[in-house]
Amino acid sequence: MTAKPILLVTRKFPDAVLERAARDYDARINQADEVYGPDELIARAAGCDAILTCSTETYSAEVLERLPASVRAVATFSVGIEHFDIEAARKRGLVVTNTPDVLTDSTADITMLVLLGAARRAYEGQRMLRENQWVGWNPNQLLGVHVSGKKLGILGMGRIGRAVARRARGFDMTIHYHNRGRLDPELEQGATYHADPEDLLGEAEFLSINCPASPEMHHFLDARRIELLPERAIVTNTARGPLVDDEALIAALESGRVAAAGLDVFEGEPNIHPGYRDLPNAFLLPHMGSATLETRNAMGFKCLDNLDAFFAGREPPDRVA
Ligand code: 8YV
Repeated sequence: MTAKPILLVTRKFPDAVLERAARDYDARINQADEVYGPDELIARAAGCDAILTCSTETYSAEVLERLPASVRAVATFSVGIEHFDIEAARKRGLVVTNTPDVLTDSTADITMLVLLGAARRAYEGQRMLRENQWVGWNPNQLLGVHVSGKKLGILGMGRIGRAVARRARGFDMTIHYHNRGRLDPELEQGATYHADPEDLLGEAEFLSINCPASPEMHHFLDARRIELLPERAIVTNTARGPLVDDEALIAALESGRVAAAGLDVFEGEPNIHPGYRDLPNAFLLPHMGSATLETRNAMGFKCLDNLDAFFAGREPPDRVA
């Protein structure tokens, strides 16, 4: 019997994922679930054949250079791959895989949650009840922004953006979008394409950010671009925090230029900009887009499918490097 490959598992992933990892690999599981910094990651990877990781660990060019030569594949429990220097991974001959598709629905669901939560002032309503401040119904209480019939501008019409569009059509919203390339009509489903993302902003009574956090898109939504949005627009971000300039969005929420924001992701997570904490018109969640047991299991199984393929000498289906 040949020895099982040695797999470093950097976080305490859901039980079913850990069980399968322990069944098929000589798995070294981070049971304490403490985030490994670069030095600890490199030390723990000594003698390992592969790593099952996620976006809490960073694989910069420097880390990749120091990663033990025994490590030949890294499967990340995420669709986002901005925690990797993909070019450096390629140069090192490291195989890297991610988890597309399986978190599309749960992330699109959370987008609708923060969109509705922001527009309909759900945080303020919750707070009123929990702090025992509700003195009774009144006709002008917590009047929000109407959703039905509004224009939704989707920045990034990949799998998640399109799943948001499908859900938003159920709320009678009209879909506008920007994407690096225009979609085929069967994927576009009647949505209006804007080749220039700034043109999209002009239409976006609601803006949903669903694009990857590429370096060119860093702080895309800044003070100047916020001014392109319709007055009292609603902004949602369920993609990545650095796509938004927090100072600019907080100022716009304070002034009312932006009526409300629904945010699941933040620059510098988990240390979010403190300015958000006291804003009643910010509906905030702690990066929960993929947080259903079904989704997290599926993400873990996808990582293991990719590693299984790699060790069987097949091309991993979700290879990104
Ligand atoms: C993950 C995510 O939970 O998959 C992604 O890119 O943003 C999240 O859904 C997180 O990144 C864990 O690695």
